[in-house]
Amino acid sequence: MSKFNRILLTGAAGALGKVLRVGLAPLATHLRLSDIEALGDADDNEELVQTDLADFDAVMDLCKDVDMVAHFGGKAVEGTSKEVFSSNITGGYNIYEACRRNSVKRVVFASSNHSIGYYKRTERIDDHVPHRPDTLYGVSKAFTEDLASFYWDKFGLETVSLRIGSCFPEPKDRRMLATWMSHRDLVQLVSRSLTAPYVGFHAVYGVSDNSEQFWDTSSARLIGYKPEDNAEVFREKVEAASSPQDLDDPALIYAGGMYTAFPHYDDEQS
Ligand code: 15L
Repeated sequence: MSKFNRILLTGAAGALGKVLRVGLAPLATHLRLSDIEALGDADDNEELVQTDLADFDAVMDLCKDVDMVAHFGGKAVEGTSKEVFSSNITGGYNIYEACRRNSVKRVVFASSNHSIGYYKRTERIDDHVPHRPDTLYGVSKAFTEDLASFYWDKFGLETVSLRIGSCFPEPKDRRMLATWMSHRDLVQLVSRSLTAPYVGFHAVYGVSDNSEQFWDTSSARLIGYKPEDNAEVFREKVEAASSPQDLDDPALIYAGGMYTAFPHYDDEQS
């Protein structure tokens, strides 16, 4: 039986959105799907709405008659300040404000490990450490986590912020042996975040049960997350495909990996 009447999933045409479009379907009678890109044909329980999250009026309509929101929309990698701020900061604000005005109970926010990417791999941090973003993209995720904290303290709108590691079918490099989350574990983590009876404002690390870990994942277990996958099964394949490591490379020192070595993308434009 569906738990909710209507869940809104933003970013439904993105890589993780496509996984959640299928994975969250059993949870709601109506799954409202939005993206700036086309969403294909609607299944029986689906409502498709092509939306630019930077358009507040459109986002207000999107959040009407919705029980909970899984917010996966916006830019998912580093970009210019204009791109990142419009889709992630303005877009994030529009989602939170539209949820407040429409009395939505909870947002499950796709944050990122890049909000804390400048912590060293040797530090085992929990979800209470101050943000140390490694990119403008990471800054935008840190901003929306703070926005979520504000909307909880002032207005009682609940959030689970998922600091997602590397969510791909398989880990692609050595770093991802620690940061990987399988698609199956993603669906479980988002489902638990939606169905846990009470979450308040809660940040969790989104990774599988990897033998190698950079982060303390106990707060995800508090909402019932029990990951089923472990990147270790891919170690041999990953090691065989990797080149020898330069231990002075910042990408190897910090948890954010190569994001810490990216230039400022506005420089690249000029
Ligand atoms: C992210 O936040 C990105 O969306 C994804 O493409 C990966 O780069 C991931 O982080 C990662 O850190 O591996």
